[in-house]
Parts: sequence; C-alpha cells; structure tokens
Amino acid sequence: MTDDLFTQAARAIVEADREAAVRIAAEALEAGIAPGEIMAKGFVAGIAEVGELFESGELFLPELMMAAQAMEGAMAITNAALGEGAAVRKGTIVLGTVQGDVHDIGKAIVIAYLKANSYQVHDLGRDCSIETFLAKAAEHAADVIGMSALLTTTMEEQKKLIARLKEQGQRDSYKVIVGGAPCTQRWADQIGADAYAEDASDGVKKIDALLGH
Ligand code: B12
Repeated sequence: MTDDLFTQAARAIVEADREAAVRIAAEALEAGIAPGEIMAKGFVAGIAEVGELFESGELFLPELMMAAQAMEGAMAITNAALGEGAAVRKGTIVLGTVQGDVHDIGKAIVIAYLKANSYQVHDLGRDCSIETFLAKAAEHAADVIGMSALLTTTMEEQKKLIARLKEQGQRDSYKVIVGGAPCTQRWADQIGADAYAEDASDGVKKIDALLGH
C-alpha cells in the first residue's frame, strides 16, 4: 500500500499530472506517511526521473515545466504538513537560489524543513543577486546564508558570494551553506563554504552543527 503510493507519486510527476500529484500527497498524509517520506521516496524520485528523461532527449522543456508544476502542487501540501517547530528560534537563515537560476523546488523543501525545526527563515526567492543575499543577511542579522544552485554555470555565484564576504572583511559574520544537485562537499571545501548538504534533512543537521545545537 505504502509502496504503491510512492510509485503513484513518482508516476504523477513523470506524467506531469498535477491533479493526481495533489491527490496522492493528501492520500499519503492521510495514510500516516510522513511528509518528508512521501516527498523523498515518491515525488523527488519522480522529478529525478524527469531530469534523466530530459537529459536523454526523451522529454522537452514544456514537459519539464509541467512536471515541475505537478511537483509544486504536491509540495504545497507536504510542506504545509511539516508545519512550524517550537516557538523558540534556533537561529536566523536567509536562503535563496542564486542569480541566473530559477530552480526553486529543492529550496522550498529545505525551507520547510528548517522552519519545522524551529529556524527563522527568510526566503530570498530565486535568481537572487549577491547584493540581495548580503543586504538581506545584514537586515535580518542572519546567522547563516544558504545558497541553492542547480546549474553547473550558476554554482559559480556561490563561490563569488564567499569571495565578496572575504573582500569586505565579513567572512566571519555569517556561516555559509551551499546545496543543489551539482554541488558536493568537495565543491564546498574548494570555495570555502562552511557546509554542504545533500538534502533537506542533512541541511538541518549541518546547520544545527554549525550553530552548536
Ligand atoms: C524541475 C527542473 C526544472 C524546472 C524548475 C522549476 C522550479 N520551480 O524549480 C524548469 C522547467 C523551470 C527548469 C529549467 C531549466 N533547467 Co532544469 N531541471 C529540473 C529538474 C528536472 C529537477 C530539479 C528539482 O526540482 N529537483 C528536486 C529537488 C527536490 O532536488 P534539488 O533541487 O537537488 O534539492 C535538494 C538538494 O539538492 C538540497 N538542496 C537544494 N538546494 C539547497 C540549498 C541549501 C542551502 C541546502 C542546505 C540544500 C539544498 O535539498 C533539496 C531537497 O532535498 C533537474 C534535474 C535534476 N536531477 O536535478 C533539471 C536540471 C537541473 N535542469 C537543467 C537545465 C539544463 C535547465 C534549463 C537550462 C533548460 C533550458 N534549456 O532552458 C533551464 C534553466 C533555467 C534557469 N535559468 O534556471 C539541467 C542542468 C544541467 C547542468 N549541469 O547545469 C538539469 C540537471 C536537467 C538535466 N539532467 O539536464 N528545470
């Protein structure tokens, strides 16, 4: 039954069926499956398959966009179910997708997890410039700057932001965490980030560790 729902969830994304995705998300929650589990084992598996089909030329951009819309439908339900953590705030994070990059599904999941784990998160949206990251980090007295990048070309923005912090003598003012499919621990080390996380729950763990929780 549970496996069935995971398969159905993945299929709804591959078939770009938003209505089915929304229905299956609700059914999974009703069946007592944790929001993170139906997302990871069902919907994310589906969007990963879509990515492979796109790469191999079996799907084209309009289909990719429709699959992403189905994903957003499911995500609205699972992220809402994650809720907010205890009122005590463990820290403040500004998190956005870097300039030139509009991929924001992963970012939205990370934000939902962080909020559910009692972090205050300011969502800087997508296609976010270095200037905006830094201005918002200062405005909110952030502890952590989180940057998402899904393109090998836009990963460079993560590197540039860290270089800018160093130039401005502000490197120690914030912890910096990077993520997104093309990023790795090696990349994080190379650019001098404080942490890399491979998914949303890893992101919470890494930020907890950075802030000593
Ligand atoms: C959906 C999608 C789109 C959608 C995005 C919709 C949206 N609102 O986000 C649309 C259709 C708009 C799109 C457009 C494009 N896309 Co696209 N897209 C994808 C796809 C299929 C899935 C991405 C996704 O949502 N994954 C699911 C989420 C949950 O995973 P995630 O993003 O990795 O996030 C998780 C972790 O990485 C981590 N994480 C992510 N960010 C962060 C940040 C922090 C701080 C932390 C701690 C953790 C963290 O936690 C998340 C949750 O677990 C990927 C394929 C793939 N396998 O990644 C291609 C992919 C990324 N796209 C690709 C391409 C080429 C494009 C386009 C250039 C296509 C075109 N010709 O126009 C454009 C680029 C537009 C732009 N300027 O950004 C390529 C990139 C190739 C490369 N090496 O650079 C990929 C890899 C597809 C492929 N295999 O060719 N795309």
